[in-house]
Amino acid sequence: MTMSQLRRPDGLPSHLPADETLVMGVLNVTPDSFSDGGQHHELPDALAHGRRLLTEGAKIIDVGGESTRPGAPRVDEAEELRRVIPVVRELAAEGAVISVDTMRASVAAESVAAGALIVNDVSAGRADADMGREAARLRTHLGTPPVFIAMHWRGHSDVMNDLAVYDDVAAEVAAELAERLADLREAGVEDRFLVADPGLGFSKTAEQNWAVLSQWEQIAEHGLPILIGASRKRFVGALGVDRDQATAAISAYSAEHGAWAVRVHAVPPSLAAVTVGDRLRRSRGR
Ligand code: PMM
Repeated sequence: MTMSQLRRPDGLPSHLPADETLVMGVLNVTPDSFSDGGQHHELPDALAHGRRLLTEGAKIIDVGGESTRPGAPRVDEAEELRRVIPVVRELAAEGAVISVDTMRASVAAESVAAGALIVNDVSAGRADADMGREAARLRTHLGTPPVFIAMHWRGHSDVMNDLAVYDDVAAEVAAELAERLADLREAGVEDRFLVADPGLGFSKTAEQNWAVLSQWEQIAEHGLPILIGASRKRFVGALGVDRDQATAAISAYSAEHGAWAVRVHAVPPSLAAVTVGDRLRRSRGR
């Protein structure tokens, strides 16, 4: 692989651009999401918002039915399915590349059956012992296993802020993520379907998030495609400037460093940002 090629997973349609950092649009179907005020709770609103993200240039829509906001309670499985599956089914039928943001193997399986191509598990298989095996066993409508996004995570939302204790945060995040990736491989998930994510904002203080982000060589240590999710997080808001513009600046940085995708709420500023980052990266030959 030459350095100017992005690492990207198998299992996605060939029409997705190969040498661009993709913008993944966030579609939270939750009444309690801190990021969108919960206005996309109802199906028609959720579909309209998903279509708008696509029109704006999102290449993937990440559909989630459970808030991971610090302190958020868990939703039960039936409610998560009720929120997520109709949205996945409809947007996938319209041709969208759908990712399902879930920690439950059952929700992952139902979502793949409804047309999702990507399973985005913020717990990287830790929250549900069946997740790894299920991800390896599932087949999408393209005939392959789904892409599996494995994020660095230390615990559920009710305790995650208490777990933000590190000696060397970037090195520990990389090492813990490497353990999760090893578990997933052991469960049968192949490397070519794996994406890794350092989990900004999950059991990390603002200072720790910046430390992780600044040490890209640690983020990229595993050699897998990388997803960065900084959008509208507290450490971004704490900068005191517009959260979506600040998110876009992180998107430019991520693209310049060769991230496979950025997960964002506001697509247009991050689309412009990754376009610049990609251009710089290609020019530099990274
Ligand atoms: N962040 C949130 C939810 N899901 N998934 C991945 N892979 N990476 C993230 O950083 C991530 C995620 C929380 O953000 P939201 O509540 O604004 O959607």
